[in-house]
Amino acid sequence: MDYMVILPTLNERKALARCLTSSSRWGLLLERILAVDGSSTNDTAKEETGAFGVRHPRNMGYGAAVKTLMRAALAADAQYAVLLDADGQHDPTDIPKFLQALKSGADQTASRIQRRRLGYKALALLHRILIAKLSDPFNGYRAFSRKALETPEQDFDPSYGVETEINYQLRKTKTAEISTTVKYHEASSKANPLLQGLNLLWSIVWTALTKRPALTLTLGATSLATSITLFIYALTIFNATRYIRLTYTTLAILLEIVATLLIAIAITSATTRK
Ligand SMILES: Nc1nc2c(ncn2[C@@H]2O[C@H](COP(=O)(O)OP(=O)(O)O)[C@@H](O)[C@H]2O)c(=O)[nH]1
Ligand SMILES: [Mg+2]
Repeated sequence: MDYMVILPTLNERKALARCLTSSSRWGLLLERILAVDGSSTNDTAKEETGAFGVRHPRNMGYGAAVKTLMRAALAADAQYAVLLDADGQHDPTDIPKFLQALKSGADQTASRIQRRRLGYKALALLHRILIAKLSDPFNGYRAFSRKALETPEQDFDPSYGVETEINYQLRKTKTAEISTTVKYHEASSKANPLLQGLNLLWSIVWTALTKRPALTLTLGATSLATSITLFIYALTIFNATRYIRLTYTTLAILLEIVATLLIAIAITSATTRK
């Protein structure tokens, strides 16, 4: 099969039905569309649409849905897969642009950043520094070549942080960024924005710590050195004045704990590297 359109869905009965009934308008055949329904509260994929449907026995999160869909596209022998949200935020008429970029040799096509909030931009900047150079790294409208679909899977984040994992895995592959529009409406997101932001932040930090052990070890060693310096300083003050400086000692203990954790993470990830 040439390509597949893959849609993670959770209770998107209406939006998905709209999306699928208009699919012929965007020149797509239903059998090229694969949806994962993570929900048990309605039968989004199968009942309403007649599109291919895969269903997790229970909802396992956005990330789990994306991974299942990528695997399913591979199993269906698709050369390319276009991933987009089923809640109507992404415009399916952009699909040909994604496919064109892949057919011109890109391994993945990502969306170029448009209007975004400051918090998102801060996360995107951190992601750019630590993970991969994408302008809109958490935009779920993207496409993969077969080679990109075959990239070994990671499995720590079953939720929105899956984007960080994928971005890290594909950081060295040929990437094209294209302009897409993201529509915002009442049911734009299943997630609480604060929790979603924390999830993304954690995915960046954890990916960087576990995938870049040299960096983690350096941070751990710096933390340890600072902790020892603070201890010595607090001890010098104590010897001279008989006062225990609580701020310095507490900080030193905290840094010591952080150092131990960082060094443990660095050693574990360096020795269990995939
Ligand atoms: N299977 C499954 N799909 C999900 C889950 N959370 C979100 N989705 C789907 O993934 C797409 C993007 O989710 P959404 O919450 O709108 O993400 P946002 O717009 O980036 O905040 C939508 O089509 C959702 O229906 C989930 O927990 N399980
Ligand atoms: Mg959405």
